[in-house]
Amino acid sequence: MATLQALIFDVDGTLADTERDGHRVAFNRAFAEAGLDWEWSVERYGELLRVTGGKERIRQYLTEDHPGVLEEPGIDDRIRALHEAKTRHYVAMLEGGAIPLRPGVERLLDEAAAAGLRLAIATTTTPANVTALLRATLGEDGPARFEVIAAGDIVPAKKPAPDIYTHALAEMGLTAAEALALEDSDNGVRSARDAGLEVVVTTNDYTRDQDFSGALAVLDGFGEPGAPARSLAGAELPGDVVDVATLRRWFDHARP
Ligand code: XBP
Ligand code: MG
Repeated sequence: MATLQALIFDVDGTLADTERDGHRVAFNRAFAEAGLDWEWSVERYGELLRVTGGKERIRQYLTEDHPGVLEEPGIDDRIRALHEAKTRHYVAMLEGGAIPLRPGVERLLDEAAAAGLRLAIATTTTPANVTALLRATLGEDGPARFEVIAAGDIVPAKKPAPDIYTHALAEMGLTAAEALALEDSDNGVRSARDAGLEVVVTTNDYTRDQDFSGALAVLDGFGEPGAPARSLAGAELPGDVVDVATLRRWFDHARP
């Protein structure tokens, strides 16, 4: 029986609640900077989040709201340039301390490392965003806590395709039977499951009503002492917080 060797974390919505007050705001700043009257409200952004990838999300928005713009020459370059500007604004927000880690994340990372579990990241977001978030929240050595950071355009297909998880596993020299994914969205669960991984979900405002079929457990967070997490579906949380012992128990139970 394979034993749990590694935890593979999603970033947006899992390590930190980045979408509403981070990425969305950065997109709007990039649009304003380019003199565009495009503005993504909290609700509109929630709809657009079903498409993973920032460039892909701009294209989806144009398809739905400004189809004529997609016919203009050089539109691919314009989308790329807008997305680069968005990344610049987003990274500046992170460096300014705008986005903290979700409650319980740093505790779980510390516990996992102390327990000898290997740590990796599998995310759709741009690599510079991951580095900036980890440095801003965990210090200069934050990124080094993760053996592998698989992010962005490094794979041909984004979540819900399994590519980014398959890539992270290959980089670690592990099989899916030796790792557990931590996710927040239905696209992420499908990506991890299709890569053969077991997955635990922590929901957020944008994802709590999504379909997490196939997840081992669905919770509203990792929890902290004094601020307990709540089980929403799947395996019940025995205590107040998601800890390594609980993840190991759920993992072993799923893979008899
Ligand atoms: C979520 C995504 C990303 C971000 C925006 O990533 O879909 O596209 O919303 O980041 P995750 P970029 O897999 O971590 O949940 O603009 O850099 O794509
Ligand atoms: Mg996510």
